[in-house]
Order: sequence, then structure tokens, then C-alpha cells
Amino acid sequence: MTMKLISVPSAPFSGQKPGTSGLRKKVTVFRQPRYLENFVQAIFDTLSGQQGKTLVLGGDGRFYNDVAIQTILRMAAAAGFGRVLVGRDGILSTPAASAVIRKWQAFGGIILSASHNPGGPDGDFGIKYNLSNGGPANEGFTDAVYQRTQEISAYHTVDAADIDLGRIGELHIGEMLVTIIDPVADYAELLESLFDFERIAALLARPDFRMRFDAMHAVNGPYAHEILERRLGAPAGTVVNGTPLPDFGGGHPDPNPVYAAELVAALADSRSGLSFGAASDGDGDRNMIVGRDFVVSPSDSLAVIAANYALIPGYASGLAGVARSMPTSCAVDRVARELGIPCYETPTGWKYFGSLLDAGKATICGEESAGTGSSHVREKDGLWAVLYWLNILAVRDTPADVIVREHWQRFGRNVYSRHDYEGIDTAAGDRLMNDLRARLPQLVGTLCNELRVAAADDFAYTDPVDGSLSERQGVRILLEDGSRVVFRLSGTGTEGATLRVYLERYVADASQHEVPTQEALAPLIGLAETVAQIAANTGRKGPDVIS
Ligand code: G16
Repeated sequence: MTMKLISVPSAPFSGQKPGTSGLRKKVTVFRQPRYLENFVQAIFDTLSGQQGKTLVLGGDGRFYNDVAIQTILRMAAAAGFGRVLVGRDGILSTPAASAVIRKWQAFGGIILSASHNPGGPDGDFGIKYNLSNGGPANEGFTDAVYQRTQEISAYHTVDAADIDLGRIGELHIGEMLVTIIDPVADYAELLESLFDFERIAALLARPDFRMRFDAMHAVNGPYAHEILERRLGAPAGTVVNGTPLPDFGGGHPDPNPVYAAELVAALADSRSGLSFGAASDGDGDRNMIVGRDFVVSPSDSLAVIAANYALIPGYASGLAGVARSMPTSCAVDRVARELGIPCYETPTGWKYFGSLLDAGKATICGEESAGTGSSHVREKDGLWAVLYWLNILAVRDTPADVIVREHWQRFGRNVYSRHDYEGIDTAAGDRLMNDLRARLPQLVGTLCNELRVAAADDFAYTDPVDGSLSERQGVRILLEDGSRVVFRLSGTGTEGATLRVYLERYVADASQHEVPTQEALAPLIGLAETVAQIAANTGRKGPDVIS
């Protein structure tokens, strides 16, 4: 059935520049006529060879997901795609979308999400394009999309009504086939192939082991119900906040000690009887791991995951290498050294891991921003991290907090914290970073807050596979005792600027491992203030979020 093609005249919007992970803006911005359409058209114009090919489409179910999916389906038909695989009700978690792209060898995928940012009519929305490897498009591609948005004069669609995405099956929009898939099945099957489900099921059945998974009313609810409760047999009620809501129940679906405070409190209360807790974010790619009265920092989680690879069926044959983003703590570097495998340091953003994973240089990757994942997909993967931990717990029969403490005893502790100053004035944020950059050469060799600066630079990265260069990826101040302070502006916010200050100090002496984190980092916190004049530049007395 041929359909009438429609070209709608349009004109550029300013600011359609993808950030750390796609284009993220307020819903009110996305709802402007032609805003979404322009960006989608720019993606399709940047592609070549999509005629007759398969596109994967889905999102985290946040407000506007349903409207955007219908718009994109019509535009995909006009762009000549042969088939779209779309999750039922327009739902696909970010790691599940990556798994589907890879399994069905799709041409690429569009994921609708603003990740951990709040949703609802006044919340955030987002869109990003993933390549045929299942991973976020690289900077070259996103830069080209941005260029295209700045010269666009029309978008193309077809004259077709909305279709019912509520039932698994096949439909047509013109000549394009739309296959509505179970959003969970392919992903669950992949995870089942990596972990020892029998052993994890036995752990979950033990009366002395109780787990809680907080889905934060976000996309992972149905995934966690299926995998943890149905396939692994965890008691009903293990998954809480498991119904995805367009506004995440008014919450902030970011699994950190501030926004998942209830989970942390439950694990800290011995009366709850809980031994293990976990949570994931809006689109299911971030994770938080909680032991009894113990939040595992994402950097430590990455190091523990790497160190215990031999216990996990999917990884027992060995790791090719590991990778972490630059601001992530160096705990995993120590593990890599002991394992005799390479450790790569990339800029912030999962897209930088893609080429290392594709080239077989790294098997496991992770970031301080609560992301861990592996070569099984090309996104970070929240439930993957939870199952990896459950598999470790099942084999070692040791509580999560003890596992981390034993890890510190073996490798030393990289004491680590991130301080966020959210929603500061954009100009003030830029000024702070520019002043800092200008002063870097003079800082080297000086004594700052009684700590001597060994090196100071603005991180630049040359991809070891394709040789591409990414500059200005964060200011690093490296101290003689091996500590460091990193400054970066977030690339995922939608209001003003967010300054992130990352603080790290290595403590080998086990008798010092229990010193509270902020106390252990106090000299570095003071140094950060002195060097960057945070209070003077931002007008803030302290950070909004400490994680
Ligand atoms: C995104 C990227 C991550 C990155 C994070 C950093 O996460 O996918 O790789 O670490 O942003 O964010 P920022 O630039 O704010 O520090 P997500 O979960 O938002 O897609």
C-alpha cells in the first residue's frame, strides 16, 4: 500500500545540539510544533543507506513518549525504512533497545528518554540515535546531526493515523512493516545467557536472604518483575515501585543516596530484614547497589565487578580489558594491573566505550555516574549490574558490604565523592571553567591547601581504535600523593549549568578505611574551593548533591 508523502516546510531551532547522551530538553520545548520533527529529520538526513532497513524504536515511557513514537513511525516510513521494531506500548529500556538492535541486526535505533531526569508535562524529554552496534552514535555523527538541524527547511512524513501499539503483532504504515515486540523477552534471554540463574534463584529462595529492587516507577519495573520475580523466583514484592508512570510518580528517577533515600534507609534499618538492595533509573541503564547499611559507590562497584569476573559464567573465560570514564575513581585500574589486562580512560559518556567494545579491547566498562556494563550490549545496563552482584553474592555467600571491605583490604581504598552544584547560572559555570583552564599552567608545582600539584590539564582523548580526538573533557588537578580533583560541567542537564567536582584519594592503610568519606576528602574539598573559587563564582555555599 503506497502512502501519500508529505513535506512540511520548517526552519531551524537554535540549540538542538546533542549533549553527553542525545538531545535533552524540557517537555515544553519538545512540544513546540516541528521541534521533534526537525531533530528526527536531521538524524534521517545524516544517515545514508537506510532504505528497506530495520529501525528499532522505543523509550522509557515518560510523558510525551507515546506522541513522539507515532510521529517518528510516520517519519521513518517517509524516510524509506523497511521495518520498525517497536516495543509494546512504545516501551524499551535503553539496554534492551541496544540488545534488540544487536540481536536483529538492525540498521540503528531511536531511544526516547531523558534518563534519570524527572518527567511529566513540566519535566524533561530526550531523544538519541544508536548505531547498528547498538551503541550511542559517536561525536562525528551527533555533530553532523546538529549541523543539519541548523539548515533544515522541511521534514518529511506520511499521511497515516496513529497505530495501536498495545498488542504484539505486525501492522503496516504504507509499505513499512511495524513489528510490535515484547520489550522484555530478547533482553531477558540475553541476561540469562550470562549469569548463573540457578544459583541466583537458590540465593533468592533462602529465608536468610531478602532483597528489594526499587524500579523508581521507571521503565525497569516490567523488566525486574519478569527477571527477578518470575524467572528467578524472588518473592512477590521484591520489586517495589514497579509500575512505570509517565511522571515517575513525581520522583526523580536517579538511583543515588539522595533520590533513592527510602531504599537506603530500609537497608540501614535492621528491622527491615533486608540483606541486599538495588535500584535503577528512568531508562534502566544506571544502577545503585546497596548492602546492609552500606551504599556501594559506583566506582567501587566497577572494581568489584572486574575483580570477580571468574565467578560469572559469561565472563569466566577472561576479560580483554576494562574501561572507565576519566572522572571515575582509579579503583578498577588497580584490579586491571593485578589481572594484567589493559585499563582505558575515556571521556564521560558511554559512546566512548563503543569502539573499545567493538574492537574487543575492553569487556567491562563503568562510570562514576552509576553506570556499569559489558560487551553484551553497547549501553550501560542497570539490571545487568544487579544480576552480576547477585551472582557474586550467590557464589561467595558473603554480604555485599563485606565483599567491598575485603576488596579494599586487598587493593587499598580509592576514597571517592562527587559534589554537584545544580542549576547554576550558565555564564557563571563557563567563567569558572575558563578561569580554571587559564590558570592550569601556573598551578603545577605549587602548594595548594598543603597539597602539591604534580600536574594539571584539560583532559583530551584520542580513541585508540579510530584515532578521533575529543578535547576539553574535564579539568584535572593531580596531586603528588596520587589524589586528584576533577572539574566538569554536566552534559545532561536541561536548566542552567551543573558543576561537578570529583574528589579522589587513595588510602592503602586498612585502619583508615572506615574514616567517613567526606572527612577523608576534606583537604581536597578545601583545595577545590581555593582553586576554582566555587562560592565566589556560583554564589553557592555548598553542593546540592553529594554522592
Ligand atoms: C549519560 C551518559 C553517561 C554519562 C552521564 C554523565 O548518562 O550516558 O555515559 O556518564 O550521562 O552525565 P553528565 O554529563 O551529566 O555528567 P545517562 O544515564 O544520563 O544517559
